[in-house]
Amino acid sequence: MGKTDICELLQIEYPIMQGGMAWVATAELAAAVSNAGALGVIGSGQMPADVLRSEIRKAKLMTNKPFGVNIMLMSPFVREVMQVVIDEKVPVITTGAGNPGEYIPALKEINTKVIPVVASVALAKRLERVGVAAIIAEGTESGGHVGSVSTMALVPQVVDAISVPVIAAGGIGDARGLVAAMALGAQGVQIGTRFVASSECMAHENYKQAVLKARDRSTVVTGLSTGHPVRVIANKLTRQLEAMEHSGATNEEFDRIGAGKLRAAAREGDVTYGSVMIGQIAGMVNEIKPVAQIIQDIVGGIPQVMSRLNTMF
Ligand code: TUI
Repeated sequence: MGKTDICELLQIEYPIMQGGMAWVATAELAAAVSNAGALGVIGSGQMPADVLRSEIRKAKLMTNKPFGVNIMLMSPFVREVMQVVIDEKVPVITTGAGNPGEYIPALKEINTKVIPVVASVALAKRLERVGVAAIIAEGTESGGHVGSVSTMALVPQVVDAISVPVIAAGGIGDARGLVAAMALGAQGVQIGTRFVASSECMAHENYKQAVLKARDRSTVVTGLSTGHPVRVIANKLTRQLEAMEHSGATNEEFDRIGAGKLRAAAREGDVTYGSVMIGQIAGMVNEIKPVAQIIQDIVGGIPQVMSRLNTMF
């Protein structure tokens, strides 16, 4: 496929970024994605700063290509983690679950590209003004912490509202999704769920198998009433959380039950009482493949999608 502004900006071959999934996107996954010509991203989640530093150093040993770090803005270690990405001169950071505005001047100073994930037009506009390199517009189809607008509706509205490049995320897992996102005006895509089912992903085997088993309606969004919506595979944990939401539990009670559950699922393989954060495309992910194969399948599938469209218009 041809290059887009995003390829130029990030110094990559294909306009594909990997989602920065906490406990799932380790140095191994990020390096494999970067080596295959896309942008790998280490998910720092709630990692302490020293753990992130060693993960970045591990990735540097595994690839000579650029890679990024995702910073989860609700992390208690966010300030120290920002300092680590500055010290290590990470060329790209993506952010999630908040507004990264206050950190942008320091990152711009060392020429690190800041690409925030947003779920609304309002935040996209605010962040454009403080000097971000691009914006990831993430629809509610995504796994993990989500907004309420679908990718199909969000991406063209963000594209119309700002002039920096837009990367589409949420519900994209193959060539059809990539072409559709580009048709909506995106310059690139961010893919998470499809990369969970890869050979290089270090998530627990049970977590990967849960993705393969999932169907179109296997995920639910918990925490809508507490202002902390998270898309996960429905299981005993989500049923407990739903019951708590109905009985009017406080945010503190809700957070106490949810704490540590992503780690339990992704690292210990507890997919019954753990939090299996995954997007709605899990229903079409049926096979674990090497990262390079996943990327080649996506890129290699584009001509067929385009020729089908060309017969229609
Ligand atoms: O951040 C994500 N997805 C995530 S983060 C995560 S880690 C986690 N662990 C335990 C509990 C909860 C999360 C798992 N998945 N995606 C990017 C994203 N950011 N989606 C939506 C947003 C977002 C939402 C509200 C960004 C900003 C925002 O409001 C900020 C503001 O000031 O308006």
